[in-house]
Amino acid sequence: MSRYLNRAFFSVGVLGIALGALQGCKPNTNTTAAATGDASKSFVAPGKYDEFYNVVSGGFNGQIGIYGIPSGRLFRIVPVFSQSAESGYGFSEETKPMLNTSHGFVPWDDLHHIALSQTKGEHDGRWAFANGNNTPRLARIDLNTFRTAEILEIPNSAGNHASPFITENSEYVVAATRFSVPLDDQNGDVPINTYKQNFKGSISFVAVDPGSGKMSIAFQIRTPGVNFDLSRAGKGKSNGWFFFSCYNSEQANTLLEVNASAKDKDFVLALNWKKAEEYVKAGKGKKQAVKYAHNVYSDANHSATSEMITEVLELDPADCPDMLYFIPCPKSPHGTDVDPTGEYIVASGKLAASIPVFSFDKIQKAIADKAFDGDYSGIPVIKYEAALKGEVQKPGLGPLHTEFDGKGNAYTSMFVSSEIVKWSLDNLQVLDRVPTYYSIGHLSIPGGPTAKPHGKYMIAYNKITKDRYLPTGPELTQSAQLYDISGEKMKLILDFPTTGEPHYAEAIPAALIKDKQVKIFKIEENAHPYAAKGEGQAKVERKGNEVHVWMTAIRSHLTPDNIEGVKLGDNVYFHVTNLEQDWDVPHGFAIKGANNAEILIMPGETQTLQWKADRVGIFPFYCTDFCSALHQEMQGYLRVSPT
Ligand code: CUK
Ligand code: CUA
Repeated sequence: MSRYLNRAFFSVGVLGIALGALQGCKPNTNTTAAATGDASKSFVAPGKYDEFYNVVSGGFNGQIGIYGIPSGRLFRIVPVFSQSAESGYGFSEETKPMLNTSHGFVPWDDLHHIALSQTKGEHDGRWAFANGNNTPRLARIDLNTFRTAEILEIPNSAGNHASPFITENSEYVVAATRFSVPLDDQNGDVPINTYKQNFKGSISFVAVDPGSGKMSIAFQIRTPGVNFDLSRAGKGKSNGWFFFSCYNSEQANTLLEVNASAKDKDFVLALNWKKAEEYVKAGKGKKQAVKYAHNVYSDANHSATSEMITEVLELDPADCPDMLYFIPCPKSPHGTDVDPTGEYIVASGKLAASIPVFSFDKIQKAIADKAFDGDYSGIPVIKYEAALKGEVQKPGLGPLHTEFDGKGNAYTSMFVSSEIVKWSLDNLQVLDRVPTYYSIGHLSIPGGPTAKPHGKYMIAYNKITKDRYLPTGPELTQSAQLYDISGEKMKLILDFPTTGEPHYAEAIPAALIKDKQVKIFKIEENAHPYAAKGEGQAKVERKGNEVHVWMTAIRSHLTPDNIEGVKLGDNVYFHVTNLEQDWDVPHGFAIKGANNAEILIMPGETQTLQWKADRVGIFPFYCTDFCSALHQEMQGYLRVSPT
């Protein structure tokens, strides 16, 4: 969601929604009136560890930030969909294939959501999944190395926003398209105003291999041309189902800020994925020709490979009864969240004055009783009241996302009124509210989307920063806030800046991850074809106009350090192997006039920097990472001679 959404709300206000009073984004309460708590609760003493790792989406920077909670300290930026000049990700020859797509090399994306792998509804600390919105992709990050291990492109999609949401045993992550597109031919040259005839939605079920974590598209479901926004898997009693929020049930293709809000209600789509699996087994799927990239990084080869896949199995709801149901949901639903028991589905209509809470049991009963209100594009529409447990009345303005503390309470972010509202899942009464600074998007409670939330803290990810930090010109830092939710009242205890525009984040207990970290790569297991496993294996080899340098790095020497015989116009490949076998001794490599970036090589690893000899002369190269007292001496020269 963009920080300009306020504007959209105001123009909708013209349509009669009374938001005109909200000319600013600041909550009515001023800072001093905010329920500020004991700031020392966020204090982590020097040398001490945080309680949680926080895996935070980087939004339009295409990366993930790893922070500590409760301190808010930033530990690492993990490049996912964007190149990183700091580590060479997407610049090194080994990692470039990670960013391959059917559109070619796409070194940027817009990353909104995180899904941590689960076993029996609880975090298991194995992988983090993330979506690429723009050129639809899904990534898997290995939490033992905090590196992007895999990227899978999603065909028949545009704006992979309702993604990645995960089932309670990590069988699937889903990827549902935000933009409907002409599915029969992705490049379909059809008039845009034939939207209603030609444009469709699609939901991909991406299977996760339980051992390796590898992703593959098991099947896709074609849907009517609504816009899928967000989703959650059922859990416990509702395991086997997914719930998606959809807007634009009007199927407008222009002026969506008006036309997609014309109806009083949009939908939540309830999808029975166990049923879908049965249809796939029964051979109901049809193979469709498509083209999408699947990129996998190997820790043994220290390299990625990219493969193009050419078909996908598609289920058409017309052939698959009892698989999909629409549930009406007030005005432009955004988040749809499932409580820890799996019974309650909370959907937030951005333009609605209440929050509907649906009951899984009632939905099942409504289906059994056929309590339908006709259909939408052939899919039964369950009667609103038949699915509804009740509505949270007057929660605030602009409800977006809901998280749970596992103690029967729900917390909903209110974008327009810039606050978090705590309410009871039992009686739907509002219990407490706190301002956020300003205009919160997502919120997150450690373990909040699982069957066993850890409670204790809540983090707000705000869309607008304004005056919260020392100003830095027109562009300000992004802003998160930490709340103590251990008591009855929510209390603000820390502001911390973040990179990119954070959307969703998930925090996980440090104990599930910290002792499993890979500290070095064993040099004897290095299967990179250009690995030099000792200084004796270092060499320079010419292949046509390519020069391959098998280089080693160890404190405090690069071998070879004098390279001659390179001719003008040659393409030089520096394959640098870090011979160290100690934790936290990376070496870097850069050369003058680099047309890529630097590379940063972890102990036991080989990485390759390509460099073009574009002029005659002497070119210094050096280690970029201060690695020893003699780090500055870790340098050398390359000579380029005329052809
Ligand atoms: S969306 Cu960002 S505030 Cu893309 Cu998850 Cu709701
Ligand atoms: Cu190696 Cu500095």
